[in-house]
Amino acid sequence: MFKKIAFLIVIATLVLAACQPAAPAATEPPAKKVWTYADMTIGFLQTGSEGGWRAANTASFKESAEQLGLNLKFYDSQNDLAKQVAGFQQFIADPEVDVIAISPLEVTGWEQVLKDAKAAGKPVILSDRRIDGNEDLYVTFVGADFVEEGRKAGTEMCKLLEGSEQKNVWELVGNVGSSPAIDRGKGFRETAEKCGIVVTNSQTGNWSIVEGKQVTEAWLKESKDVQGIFGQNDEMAFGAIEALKEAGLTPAVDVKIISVDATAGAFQAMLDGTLNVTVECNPLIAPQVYEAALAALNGESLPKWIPSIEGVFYSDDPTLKEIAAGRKY
Ligand code: GYE
Repeated sequence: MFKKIAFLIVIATLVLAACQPAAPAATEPPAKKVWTYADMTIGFLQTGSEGGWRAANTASFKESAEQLGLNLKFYDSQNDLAKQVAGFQQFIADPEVDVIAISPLEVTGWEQVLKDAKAAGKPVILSDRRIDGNEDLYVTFVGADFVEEGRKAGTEMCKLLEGSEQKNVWELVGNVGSSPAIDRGKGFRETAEKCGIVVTNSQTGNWSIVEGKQVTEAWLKESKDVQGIFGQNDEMAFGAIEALKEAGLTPAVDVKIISVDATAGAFQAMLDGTLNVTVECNPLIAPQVYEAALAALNGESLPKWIPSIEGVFYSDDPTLKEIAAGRKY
């Protein structure tokens, strides 16, 4: 009898167990998405199209996006800060955009949109130009050390004006409020003042040949007591060269000229003997921006600054022609 009851209990237990809903299998957290360039859409806010450097920079973004097979949404801010902020908000709201890159027109005014981008889970990469503060609101800055570019230009101007009785220098400045304009000016004074250079005129030429020429013409009407001109980019220096010629002065001889960017036009001016030195600022940084964007989407940690590699080039370099022939921009 006892055996029969025990047997029935065992059967009943087995039946009950079988009827119990299966314990849910330990749920694997969903596999973490590994982003590739093919499934990445990046919204890029360019400053505008203000010259040779910018054209090379824009081409770098469009060409390397194609080569890498990523989806690029390109926004031209037409050098208008309000348009650039509106474009930023557009990319935050755009469900297709995974990550945002921007070349900020000015160093301030970004806190709110950066916060909105963070709230929307969209990483932000600064390209070419930095902003003030807010480091916790963007992933990294890919670009040059503009202060160092200015220092290099100051050091070279000291060499060019060595032994010169007067060392009055005029400075053509980039768009007001932008990091290259602020930092190049700061770096230039840091080294130039060490050899007694005095910046006797400084004004924005908005990165353009036309304005660079107009500003220089106005100064030349006031005085011709100038021994050097520092153009914060090639285009403004080209404008100054034209103005000097029309004023009967010999550029790079009577007045030493240094520019920043090292675009093809600067090499031609050095080969023509109208420009003494150009400090390179590398525009071909898009691959580094895309690499950082992909790393950010994959949750990799990145340094706050990814510097670009740059040099200095001289009109009296015997290999200048070969160097110029090998340049990509
Ligand atoms: O030097 C100038 C351009 O942001 C570094 O912008 C860039 C600067 C460059 O307009 O030519």
